[in-house]
Amino acid sequence: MAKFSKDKKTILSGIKPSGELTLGSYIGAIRNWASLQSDYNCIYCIADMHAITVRQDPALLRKRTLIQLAQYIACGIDPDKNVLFIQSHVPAHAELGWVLNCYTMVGELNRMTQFKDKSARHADNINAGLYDYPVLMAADILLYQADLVPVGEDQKQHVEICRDIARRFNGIYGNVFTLPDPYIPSVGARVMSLADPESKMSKSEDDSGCILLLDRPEDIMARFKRAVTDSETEIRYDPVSKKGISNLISIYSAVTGKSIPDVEREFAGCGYGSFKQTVGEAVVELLRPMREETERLLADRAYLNTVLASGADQAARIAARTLGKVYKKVGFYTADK
Ligand code: ATP
Ligand code: LTN
Repeated sequence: MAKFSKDKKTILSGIKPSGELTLGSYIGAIRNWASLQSDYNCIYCIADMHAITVRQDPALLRKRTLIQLAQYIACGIDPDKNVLFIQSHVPAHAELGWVLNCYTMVGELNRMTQFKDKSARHADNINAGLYDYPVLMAADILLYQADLVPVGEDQKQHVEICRDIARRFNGIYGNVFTLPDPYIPSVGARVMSLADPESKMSKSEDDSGCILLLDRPEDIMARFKRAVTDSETEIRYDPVSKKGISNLISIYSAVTGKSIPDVEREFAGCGYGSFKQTVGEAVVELLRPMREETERLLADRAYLNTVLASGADQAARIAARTLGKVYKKVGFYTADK
């Protein structure tokens, strides 16, 4: 069980098990989770309640949930240092979500770009959950009094609305919630699709341009070889007019830790073909140990279930403190003991 210190700040983040984790979610979010685990009290959920805002196959959702847990651990998130749990195992998320709905304005939700994108993509299922998604996410964050929320750039707007909701609630009832800050990486905050560098690499929307953490080396290499670039020959970082090459430079920089100018220097005069090959190989080597460790962990379901039980228990205890305070503040009656 993770031991939390009163002197450390708190981190909360989560990912929906709506598909398999991608290189984008690793570089944009999970990599930071692993690097922050010694300096913060860290709580990470598998956001299955968020996943059903888009229709899911139930058997597949169950399977992906467990795979995602194994992947968190395989990416270096140590269950002895971090609280790992499934969102639906802690009912306080839904309970606080309801209360926060009453402190969120429809006008605020109308501005959310993820809602606009997803409702355009899933026009046959524009459900209330999809619209209300940011409020549940605010509940996830505020229940744990998180100081920091490590996410990719696409989630920044959701952390901002969470702050607005918390600020409004605190304005009425006093200091109930900690105001969280987003923690977004300087390189790789928005990894683009290899097939369409105009759009974000995404686990549920895009096949050919997406690298999954469990992909086989030969598939990864094939996708990098086919990566869309431009008709020039120069390996130069210019995310406006050279989106494809800039995306590959960012990926290589994020994976190797080399700065973008260093990457440009290293590949000056080199052809696109051999650059793609080198970036692909770096990604294959990054992912190989994670894939092997995920497979090993998935064979030990009993262990994964123990991690989940202890994570849910610890999360529920922290969440209950905040929820109790909120219920009292808003005036819900509790019987005398
Ligand atoms: P979906 O397609 O189901 O909406 P997704 O692939 O966009 O999912 P999320 O579950 O929304 O992934 O994201 C998980 C975390 O990884 C979030 O913090 C998100 O900001 C980050 N992330 C996802 N994709 C990328 C990306 N391409 N580049 C950088 N960060 C990303
Ligand atoms: N919306 C996030 C997933 C998510 C999340 C959270 C992230 C659900 N709850 C709480 C940070 C904090 C996404 O990645 N699409």
